[in-house]
Amino acid sequence: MAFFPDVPKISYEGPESKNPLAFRHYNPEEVVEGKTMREHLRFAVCYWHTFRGMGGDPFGPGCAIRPWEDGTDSLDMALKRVDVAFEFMEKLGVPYYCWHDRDIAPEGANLAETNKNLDIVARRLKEQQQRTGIKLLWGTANLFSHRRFVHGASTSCNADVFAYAAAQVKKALEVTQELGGENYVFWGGREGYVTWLNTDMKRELDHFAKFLHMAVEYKKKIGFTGTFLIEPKPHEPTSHQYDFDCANALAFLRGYGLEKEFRFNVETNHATLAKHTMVHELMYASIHGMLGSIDANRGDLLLGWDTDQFPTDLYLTTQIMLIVLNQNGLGRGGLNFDAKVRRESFEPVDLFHAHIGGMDAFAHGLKIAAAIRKDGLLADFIRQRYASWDSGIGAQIENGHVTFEDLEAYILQKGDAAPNVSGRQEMLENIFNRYFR
Ligand code: XUL
Ligand code: CO
Repeated sequence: MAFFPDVPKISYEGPESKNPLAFRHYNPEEVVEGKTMREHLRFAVCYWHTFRGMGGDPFGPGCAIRPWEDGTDSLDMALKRVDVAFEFMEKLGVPYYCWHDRDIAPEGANLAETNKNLDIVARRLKEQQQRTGIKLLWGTANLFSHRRFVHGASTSCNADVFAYAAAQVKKALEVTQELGGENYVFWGGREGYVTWLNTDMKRELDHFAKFLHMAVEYKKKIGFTGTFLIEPKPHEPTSHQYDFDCANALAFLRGYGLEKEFRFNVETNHATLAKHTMVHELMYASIHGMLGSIDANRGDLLLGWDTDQFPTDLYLTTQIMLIVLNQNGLGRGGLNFDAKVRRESFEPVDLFHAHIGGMDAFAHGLKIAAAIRKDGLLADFIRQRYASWDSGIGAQIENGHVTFEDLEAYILQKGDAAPNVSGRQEMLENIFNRYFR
């Protein structure tokens, strides 16, 4: 059965191609810095936006044309949707996908029935994974859509909801393991609060940490070898999400002795909602050895919410790939398109255009980042800028034990600090621009 009859297998045609259904830069076999593009980029399609999103917004319902959908959330529809998803991903040539448990299978009348639904759909997913070779980058649990999670999941005031969430994550972890998932993601959903008037913050944070400790314990018990990833986000849906950004989440993990068990899944639109750039968040995670995976998307500078648009900005993708190359890759992580087509782009083929554009932007960015690294000009500049720390008093401060008294004596003897040198921001921006031809 062909759900996308008019779309051929997408292939690489090179930068000169004018075919909108072809890659101009993503050539999976092309080797960059000793690794193929497929290995560097590890693209994933997300199930929620791509196969469950219908384009609804606060002002109107979904209006996407998805001829295969029957308007229900039945088990039969869920199974059919698996076939749609794998036809799409096969045609796109993407090596990974990601899901929330409730994206792939419907809730039943109770948890036992819901788990049974999940097992049935997981069986079909496994068959399709085996048929196509497409793998699961990560699984996660949706602990935010159902009304039982109105006050949060592990941070809910209702202890039964904590228990329900634990049972749900236990099952989602098992299914992720069964499908060979390489990571498991914890995005805070409704873990946060809206008003202090009804919130015991200390208790909620303690519960959140307890929940994560239990997840780690269960992970070890069942021998799940994937990486646990926390996905920070500052606001939305709550006013104060508990995993605000990478720095905040790292402090939380360290405070509760969890930092060795987790890494971060950093998302562009979450970084910008936190009034950071994606570069800032990635660098912060990377220098702490915490950058595990990326949710690749972008926001809209004019809108203050999570628009989850497909990334097409070469400046952005180049910067991201520079950081990824600088830390020698994402390991078991990847680039997951946590992105949705605009409501106005309502035809099935738009799903292809969106992913092709995102994949090409990252492949192009990867090539530019490799060229920047090869030249080494920008890295040299930074090295040079800190040269005063490589010898003399700088090296003594960094490596030895130097006191305030020593430093006072040093400066008293010198009379004043050595003069500063220009930061050369404009020159550096011009150099950066040279690589975009
Ligand atoms: C929400 C978000 C989620 C996570 C997975 O903003 O990014 O889709 O990626 O729960
Ligand atoms: Co995300």
